[in-house]
Amino acid sequence: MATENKNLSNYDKNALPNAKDFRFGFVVSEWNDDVTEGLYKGAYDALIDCGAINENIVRWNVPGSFELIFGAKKMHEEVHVDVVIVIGSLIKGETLHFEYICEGVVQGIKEMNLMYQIPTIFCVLTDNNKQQSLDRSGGIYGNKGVEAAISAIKMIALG
Ligand code: RBF
Repeated sequence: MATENKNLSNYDKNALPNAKDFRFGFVVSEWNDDVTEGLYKGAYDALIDCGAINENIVRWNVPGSFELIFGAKKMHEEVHVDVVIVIGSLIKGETLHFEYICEGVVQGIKEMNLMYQIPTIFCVLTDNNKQQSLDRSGGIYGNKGVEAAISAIKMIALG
């Protein structure tokens, strides 16, 4: 994976708009929660570092990555946020479920980006094993949650 050669979690907050007035909605999958909690922490801390305030950050949990689709749709329709960020961790097992769920989640989130005026940011790790996921959720290859947070701020600023 490309991330092995680079830690992408560094950012220049002075080059970003201040996030103090932005409202963020997270939908977080509980499956592989050691990974998804690391991703959430990376994203949350980056948002606060960029000026966001805790009261403007909503978090919902869902059981697994497949439920991110329904959770994000519901958040778009019921909560006044400027961006929705979905967080999940899919780890390849012995079955074809991995491919099916990955495909379903990617397509579901893609459709939401076409359906709604508010962007949906994709922070779902799809790895071969748990170690690869831990390495990218606050480990040696940085934290994809940080990158999702920065993407969210940039997409809100797009208008
Ligand atoms: N959800 C995840 O978020 N990550 C996984 O790695 C994952 N693996 C699964 C493997 C199998 C065989 C099944 C049946 C489900 C898995 N799920 C996983 C749960 C899935 O996202 C969803 O919560 C359930 O299928 C219930 O709709």
